[in-house]
Amino acid sequence: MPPRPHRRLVASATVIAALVAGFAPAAASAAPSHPAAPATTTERAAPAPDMEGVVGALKAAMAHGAPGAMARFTGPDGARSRTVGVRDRVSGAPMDTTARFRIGSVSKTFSSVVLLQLVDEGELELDAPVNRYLPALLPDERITVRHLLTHRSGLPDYTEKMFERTVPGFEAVRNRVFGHQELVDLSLAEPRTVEPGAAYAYSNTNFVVVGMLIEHATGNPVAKEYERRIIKRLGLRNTSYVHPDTRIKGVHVRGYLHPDEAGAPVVDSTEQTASWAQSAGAVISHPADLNTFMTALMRGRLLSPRMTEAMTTVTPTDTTGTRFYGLGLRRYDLSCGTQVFGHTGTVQGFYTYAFATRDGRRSLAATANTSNRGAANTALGGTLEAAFCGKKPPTARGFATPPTAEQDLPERR
Ligand code: REY
Repeated sequence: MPPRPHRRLVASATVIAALVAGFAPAAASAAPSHPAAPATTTERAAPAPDMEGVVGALKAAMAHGAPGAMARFTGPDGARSRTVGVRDRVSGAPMDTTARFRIGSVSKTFSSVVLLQLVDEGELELDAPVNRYLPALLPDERITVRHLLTHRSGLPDYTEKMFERTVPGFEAVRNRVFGHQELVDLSLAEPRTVEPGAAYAYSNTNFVVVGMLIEHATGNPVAKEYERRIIKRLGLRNTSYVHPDTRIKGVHVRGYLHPDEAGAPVVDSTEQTASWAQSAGAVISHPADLNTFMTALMRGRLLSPRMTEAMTTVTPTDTTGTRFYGLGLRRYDLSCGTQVFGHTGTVQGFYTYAFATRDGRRSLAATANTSNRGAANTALGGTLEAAFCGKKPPTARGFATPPTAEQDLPERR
C-alpha cells in the first residue's frame, strides 16, 4: 500500500518558511541537560515576557470563538498569569489559573517520560521491535519503540475517521470505554501511512501502544505509573488521570466544542471518558502544574541525562525549519532564536500549549476553552512568541504573527 500523503502538512508551510527566512536563529539555546550547567548566552540575555502581547494572543483566541483563555509564565522573576473571558459560559465564572482542564496531547509527554524511565531501568529498549514485548500486536516486525515515540511507525491515526464529523463523532464516543486493543484494531483497519522510520506522521495510535508497553513492563495501569513516577514525585496536586471517569473534579474550566457547521451553537464537551485518547491524551492538569512538569523535565529531574538527551533529539515535522519532534516532545524555534520544548494538545473543548526553554528557566502554559476552531488555536500559539521573545522591536512588527501556529491549524494539535 503506497503511503498516503500526510494531510496535516500545510501548503502555507512555504509561506511560513519565507517569513522566517529573514530571521537568523541566534546561537540556539541548545542546552545543558542538568540544572547545574551554565545558562547559554541566549538564556542569560532572556528578554522579559511581553505580558501585553500574551493578553493580545489570549484575546485573539477569544475573537476566534474561545469563551475564555489563560496563560501562566514562569521565569527568573517568578510567575505571571493572565486570564481573559470565562471558564463557564452558564455561570459566567471568569477564567481562572487555578482551574483544571483537559490537556489533550500534552499527555504524550507524560507517557513518554514514564516509558523512558522504564528504558533507564532496563525494562525496555528504544530500538527494540514493539512486538518483542507485545508479540504479534503490530503487523510489522520493523516497528520499534522509538518509532512510536517519534511518530514514525506508519500506524494510522484512528481519530481521523472517528472525528471525521466533529460533533456526531464526539457524541458517539464521549461515554464509551475502549480497551487499548480496540483502539489499535481501529488503526490497523486503515492503510498504513509510511514505512517504519521513513517519515514523521503524527498518530495517536503510537501513544496508545506506548500505554500498552508501560502496562506490560510494569504490570500496572498507566494511571498508577503516572501517579508514582511523575505526579507524586513533583507534587502535582492538580494533575490526574481518571480514565474512564467523565468528570473533571474541583475547580475546572468548561470546554466548548465548535460544530463543523458554521453558525451552529457550541457543544459543552467538558464531561467525557476521554477513552478514545487514554495515554495519548486523557490527562487533566492546570497551568502551574504544567509549568512545574515542563520545567522539571528540562532540568533533568525526571530522566537521566541520557534519556533527556534522547527525548530532546529532534527531527523536523514540516518544511518551515521551525517545527521539530523528539520523543513525545515538540521543539519550536521561535522568531528570536529561542528554542522551546513541550507539547500542544487538543481535546474536545480545550486547546493547550505547555513549553519550556531547554534549561528549564522559563516556561509557559496556555489554554483556551474551545476546539475545532483552528484559528483560535493558532492565536493561542501567539502566547509563545510574546512570552519567550518579549516585545518585538518596531522594525520586526511585520513579523509579529508567530510563524508557527499556522501548522497547528490542520494539525489540530
Ligand atoms: C481529535 C479531534 C484531536 C478533536 C486529537 N487530539 O487527536 C489528540 C492531540 C489527543 O493530539 C476535535 N476535532 C476537536 C475534530 C475535527 O473532531 N473533525 O477539535 O475538538 O491532542
